[in-house]
Amino acid sequence: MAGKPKLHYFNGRGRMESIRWLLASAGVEFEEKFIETPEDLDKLKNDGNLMFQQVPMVEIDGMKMVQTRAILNYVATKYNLYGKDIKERALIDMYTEGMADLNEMILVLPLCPPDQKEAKIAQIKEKVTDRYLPVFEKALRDHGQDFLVGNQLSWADIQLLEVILMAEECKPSVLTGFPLLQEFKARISCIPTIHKFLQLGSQRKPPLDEGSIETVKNIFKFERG
Ligand code: GTS
Repeated sequence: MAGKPKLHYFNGRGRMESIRWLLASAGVEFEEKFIETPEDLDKLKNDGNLMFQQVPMVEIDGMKMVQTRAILNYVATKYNLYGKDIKERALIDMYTEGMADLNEMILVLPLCPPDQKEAKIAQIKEKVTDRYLPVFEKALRDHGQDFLVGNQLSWADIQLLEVILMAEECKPSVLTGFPLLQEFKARISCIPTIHKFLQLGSQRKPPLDEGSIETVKNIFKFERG
């Protein structure tokens, strides 16, 4: 029997967080090997473990998978969270790509220079309430089901909950005016595997704090704007 998937990344959200969410929601236990220093990353690279010299990397089913979207696709397919046919899958792709754009904007916020932070937060709040949440509120209204696609849980629902919770960290009242999304959040949060992941002490990661930001910058040697 295959062992638990092993996740290689730093001890923070970044690109790996959606993978953690998806695995946890599917009820899959996983191990994490944290990259803590530039030398840890160099070792992974020098040992030939990273196809493009980048993480996230996930050891799963005998593969060393890289590229976030490829990993998410694989996990979603394997655990039946990717719709029942090609059209449902297309819809899930559209929703999750939109959410990934939003996710990316929020994730890089802690790494943004202090003098640009306020403007970025304002931009995120506007995009969340004017561009993204209306799409999902309407989708739930038009569709009339408990889930975004089909009538069963998919990767799109899981990623939407992740994004809602992150957006609420920027603006706690973000769901005001979106009644179906408020119900959606409550409903999806009660799914046992997800409920468990939302508890303190799970492998879900908090927003980056100042210390972790410096660690990440040191490992990847970058400044993100
Ligand atoms: N398209 C890739 C993916 O989605 O997985 C991009 C991966 C990527 O840029 N990873 C960064 C990295 O490994 C780390 S982070 O941006 O996710 O924090 N950088 C090291 C390098 O040498 O490029």
